[in-house]
Amino acid sequence: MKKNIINILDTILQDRILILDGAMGTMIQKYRLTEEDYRGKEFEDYHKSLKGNNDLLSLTKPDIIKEIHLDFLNAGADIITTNTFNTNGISLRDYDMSNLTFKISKSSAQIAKQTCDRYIEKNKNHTVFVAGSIGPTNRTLSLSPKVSDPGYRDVTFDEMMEGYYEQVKGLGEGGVDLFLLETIFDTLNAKAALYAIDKYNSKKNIIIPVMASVTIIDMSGRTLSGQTLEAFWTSINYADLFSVGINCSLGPSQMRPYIEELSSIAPIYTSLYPNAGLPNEFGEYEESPKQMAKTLTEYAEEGYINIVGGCCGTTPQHIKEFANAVKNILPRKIPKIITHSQFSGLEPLTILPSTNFVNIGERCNVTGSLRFARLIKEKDYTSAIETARKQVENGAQILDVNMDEGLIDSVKEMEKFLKLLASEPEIVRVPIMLDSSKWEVIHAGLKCLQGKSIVNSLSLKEGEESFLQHAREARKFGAAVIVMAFDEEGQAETVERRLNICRRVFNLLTEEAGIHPQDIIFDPNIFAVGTGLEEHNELAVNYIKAVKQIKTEFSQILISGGLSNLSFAFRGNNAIREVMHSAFLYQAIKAGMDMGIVNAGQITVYEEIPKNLLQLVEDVLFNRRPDATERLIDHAYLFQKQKTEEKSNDGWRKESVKNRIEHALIKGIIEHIDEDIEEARKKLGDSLKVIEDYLMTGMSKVGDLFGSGKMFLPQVIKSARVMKKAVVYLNPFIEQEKSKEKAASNGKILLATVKGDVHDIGKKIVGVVLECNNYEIIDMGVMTPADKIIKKALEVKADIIGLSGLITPSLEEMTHVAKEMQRNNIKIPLLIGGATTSKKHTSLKIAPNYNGSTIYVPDASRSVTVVNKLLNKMQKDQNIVDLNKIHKKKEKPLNNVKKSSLTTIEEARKNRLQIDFSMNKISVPGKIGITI
Ligand code: THG
Repeated sequence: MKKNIINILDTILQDRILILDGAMGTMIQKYRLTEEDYRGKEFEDYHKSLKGNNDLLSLTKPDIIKEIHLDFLNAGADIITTNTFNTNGISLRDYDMSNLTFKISKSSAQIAKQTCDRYIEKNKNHTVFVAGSIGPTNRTLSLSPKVSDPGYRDVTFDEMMEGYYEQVKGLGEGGVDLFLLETIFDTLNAKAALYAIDKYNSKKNIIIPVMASVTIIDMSGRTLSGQTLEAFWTSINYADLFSVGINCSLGPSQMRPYIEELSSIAPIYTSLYPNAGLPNEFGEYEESPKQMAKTLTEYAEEGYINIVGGCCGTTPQHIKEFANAVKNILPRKIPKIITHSQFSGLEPLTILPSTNFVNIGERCNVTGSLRFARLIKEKDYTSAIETARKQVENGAQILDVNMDEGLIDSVKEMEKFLKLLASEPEIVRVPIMLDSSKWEVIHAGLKCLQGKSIVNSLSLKEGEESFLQHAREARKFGAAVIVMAFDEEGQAETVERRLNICRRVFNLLTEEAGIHPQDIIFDPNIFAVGTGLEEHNELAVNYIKAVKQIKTEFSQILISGGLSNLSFAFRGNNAIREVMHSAFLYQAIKAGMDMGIVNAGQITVYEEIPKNLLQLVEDVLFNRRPDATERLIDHAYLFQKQKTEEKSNDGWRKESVKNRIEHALIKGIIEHIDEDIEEARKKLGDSLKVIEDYLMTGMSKVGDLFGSGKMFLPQVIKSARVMKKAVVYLNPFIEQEKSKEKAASNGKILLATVKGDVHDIGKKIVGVVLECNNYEIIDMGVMTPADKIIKKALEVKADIIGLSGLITPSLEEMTHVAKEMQRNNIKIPLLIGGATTSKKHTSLKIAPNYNGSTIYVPDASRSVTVVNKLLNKMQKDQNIVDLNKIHKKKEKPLNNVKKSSLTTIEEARKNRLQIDFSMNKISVPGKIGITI
């Protein structure tokens, strides 16, 4: 029935921006109510002070609430919000009034509804709506209120969900048109509310649309619970929201970058209702209606918003101004967004077609690691957390957590560990994978995670019913699911059975459980090979074949696997295990494997496997000869011995210094780097040359191996560490050599790794190289938002801005920075560099957005020439023209931006479609005119 509301709203939203009301709290303050006013007759003798319990006024002073609602309607609001911001079972505990949640919610909804009815009697042409306000409560599920006890929470997910349910039910029974889940500061709280709403809707078999609105804490651009805006969106995207937006905490002008971002990533309506500026020293909001309306008009014109209103400090005058200001501005067009698989911790992880293999850290697993099991049993959580941290530092992009062990209370330990992890921002920036064969453990885990996590795993082992039940429950938390290729008959070993199970699972999940294809991860079973049992010989080959076929048949799903299972037969011989893993991955990734549970940082670089060993291993993996296992076993012992000897007598240490440095970079060996660099420095007599000639060539080999899928992120991180150490060692020498020349600064260069990207080793090198050439470097570090870059550039009067990034999404962010530079009227040159950047992308996607020079710099050694050319005072202008010419002329447009030669208008008209209306009888439509 409520489906109607969505249609009506959709129709209005096609034409104009909808207006939400302003603040309830600050309006109530103006009435200067006394304790007696709050109590009314009903609570005359209440045992607690009630002054400040604004929501209670819906029972004790309903006329005031009606008056405020009516003021906002008369000012032009299309949607008014109920006086129920704190009416939930949790917040009302402060007044011992949790039992009144339903009553207050229902009355408040009725009051708002009645006011609308009264208003409509006089304003027949204005359709108005009531949104049930659902605040964030006064507790947080993701953070501990006790500094000394990070694992502590003063409320559980279930309590919060139940507390919200009473509110949702009251609002629903009172007749609200929408729910407004507002001022979200902890995404897990919001999930509890969304769960309650889902429960209510399902019970009533209706759909009451939900507007969600997040609040950004200060200028960090994050929620109170630490999520970035995109991570927040990724986490609640599952809930089929009507709109998403931002409110509270900031004034309109501070909200620009956030609403702009949200508007570009969310393919649903967006809303914005800021405070009336930042509060002054008396806690008052003083941005005037006109001032605010001006900023909001700007955002409306930019096409960021569909719904607009005010938060703290905004009055009916504000709303009137807003309504007037935006009435003729076209609403934002909802962008079409290609859906990719996305997960999140505090930060988002998007899997694009171009994304390399994704590493899931396997070490926090009590069955997969004796050490971790011991730590949990001994309750040494500090070390257990360190295990998690180490993996993320080593390049794990998702963290698998498994507490399945007979002697461990798995549910309790899962909850404990996840709650402890929640206060480690460096760890939980990555998404969590809940690994258990017991549903109650996974379910308990889901109630602890604010991000979009992954359920590992579901299967058809126990039939369709429980499978579907678990899948539906996972969806209520917005989690993705791994499904193992098991069914009622057991594990699938042939390609055919693997494929059949995937087909069955795909249909069930998408058709019956409402799970989107991009949230499905198939695990077609990685089993141990080389076990000596003949029936195991084909298992690895079959996995790879199955991966290939599954990928051909289903386009949006992902494929994963537990890599270390593969080599169980070689337990104790890590050298062989690592080679097996690397050789297998190389083929599996080519076949389409997207992610894997691995010991991040312990996978041999494929290219570095000795050829004879590779052959022995591949013979086993791909079942190429009957005696393959025997041959590998024969060799395994020898290889392990060789490997230990190699480690102790360091054969590679006898090579030339250049080769040693390169070897250290590729293998990520940090031990000898200082001595090698010192030797190189003495040999070349110039520290900068060590960087340019030795380190840079080594790093570019690493880059090539990464690009061709022969090296993975964890290995690249190791290389970067070696590089970093080398540069740190060289720095003081470079400083010395530089100060000898003592020239004045040639110019100021601002460097930044763009937002969303944490890689900075290349950029650091550029900084060092330029500094050596007497440029002053202002390095803004990593994850730098566009507005900060621009502010800084203006502040220090930078001569050049250099942007860096390693991952694909950074390309888009660079384009964004260019646009913002243009908007802010900046004219200085913009340099683009980093692994995924290219001349083509710079010319075609970045440069057109910026009138100043935009120049691609392929590597650090080139940066000096480019910068010299740009800043050489004498020839500067000519040089800029030259550089720009290179960019504008040499690049052919990308294939998809076809340039067509246009026909003249006369020719086109001659060629027009000729229609002969006499050929067919044209029927008259049943009704002519506009139908709404
Ligand atoms: N698919 C999915 N999930 C999974 C697996 C899978 N989760 C568990 C497992 N398989 C993946 N995780 C591991 C973790 C460790 C090891 C293997 C797989 C492992 N451990 C060593 C051993 O047992 O010899 C280390 C022992 C130690 O350090 O004590 O091999 O397939 N979806």
